[in-house]
Amino acid sequence: KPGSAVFDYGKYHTLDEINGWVLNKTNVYKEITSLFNITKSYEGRMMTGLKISTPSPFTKPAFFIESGIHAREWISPATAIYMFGQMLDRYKIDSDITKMVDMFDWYLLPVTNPDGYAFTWTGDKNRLWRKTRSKHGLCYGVDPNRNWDMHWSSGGASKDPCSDEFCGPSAFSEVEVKGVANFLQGIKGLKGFIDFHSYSQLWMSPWGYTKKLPTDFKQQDAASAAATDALEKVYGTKYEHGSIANTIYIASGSSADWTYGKINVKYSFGVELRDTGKYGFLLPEDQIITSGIETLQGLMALASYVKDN
Ligand code: ING
Ligand code: ZN
Repeated sequence: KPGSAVFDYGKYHTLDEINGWVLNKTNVYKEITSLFNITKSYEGRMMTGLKISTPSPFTKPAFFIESGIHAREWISPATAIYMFGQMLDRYKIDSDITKMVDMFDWYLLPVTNPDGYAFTWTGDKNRLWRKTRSKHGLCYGVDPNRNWDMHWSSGGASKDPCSDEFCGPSAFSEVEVKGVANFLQGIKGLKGFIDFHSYSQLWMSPWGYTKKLPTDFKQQDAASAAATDALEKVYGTKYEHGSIANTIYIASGSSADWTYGKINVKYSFGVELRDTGKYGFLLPEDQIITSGIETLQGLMALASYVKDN
C-alpha cells in the first residue's frame, strides 16, 4: 500500500524504529487505526500503541496484546508487531485475517518496558536486562511482571531490589505498569488479554500466584489448547498449556493475574514464545517471521474461541 515505509519484519528493531512503525501504520491505515499513548516511562520515553478498529454497526469486544514487558525478550515485540502488520496489510485480502480483525477492537502495546528495552540495545553487557530502570538504593529496576496489584509480593517474587524478580517497593510503583493498568481499566468490553514473553513455548492462563485453579480454568485452558493446536499445525512447533503456576512456576503480581482477577478479563494469558532454550533470549532473527506466522495462527484460533465463549 502506498505510504508503507519499508520495515523489515525479519529483524529486531530499536524502540525508535518500533515507535516509527506505529506512527507509519496509523498514517497509512487512517480509516481503521489509531495511535494511543499510555504515559511517559520513568526515564521519559513514550509508550505508544496501535489500535485497530474496523467499521461496525455494533460495539465490539476488545482484545489487548501486551508485549515487551521484559526487556531482553526481543522476540515478544517482534512477533506481536509481525502479527499486527499482517492484520493490517492483509485485511480485506485474506478472509481469515479479515474475519479475525473484524471480531474485536485490537490493541497492541509493543514495548511495555521501554527503558529496559532501550537499555538492552546499549551493548552486549546489557543485552540480558529484564526489569525497568527505576533506582532502589544500590540497584536498578523492578520486575514489571511482579508489580501488579493482584496478590502482590505473595510468592514467586523478591523483596530484594537487586533481584531480577524484585516486585517493587509497592504494588504499581512502576509508572509504566500503573499506566498500562489505568489504560486497561478504561477499555470497555475488554474480553481478551495476552502478555507475550520468551522463552519456553508455553500458553498459560491464570493463576500465577497460586497452584489452585480458577473457576473459569476449563474454558481458559480449552482456549489455550485451541491456540496451541493451530500454532503447531504450521511448522510443528510444540507448545504446552495450563495454568501459569502449574506450568512454569508460581509468580505473583503479574499482568495476566491482574486482568483476570481485578478487571474480569476471563481470557487472560501469559505466553512464552520460542524457543525451548537452544538460543533462549538470543533467538536468531531468522526465527522472527516463522514465530510470527505460527503465533498468528494461534491467535486467530484463540480469537474465534473467545468470541464464541
Ligand atoms: N516468564 C514469565 C515471568 O514473568 C509468567 C512467566 C508469565 C509469569 C505470565 C506470570 C504471568 O517470569 C518470563 N520468561 O519472563
Ligand atoms: Zn518475561
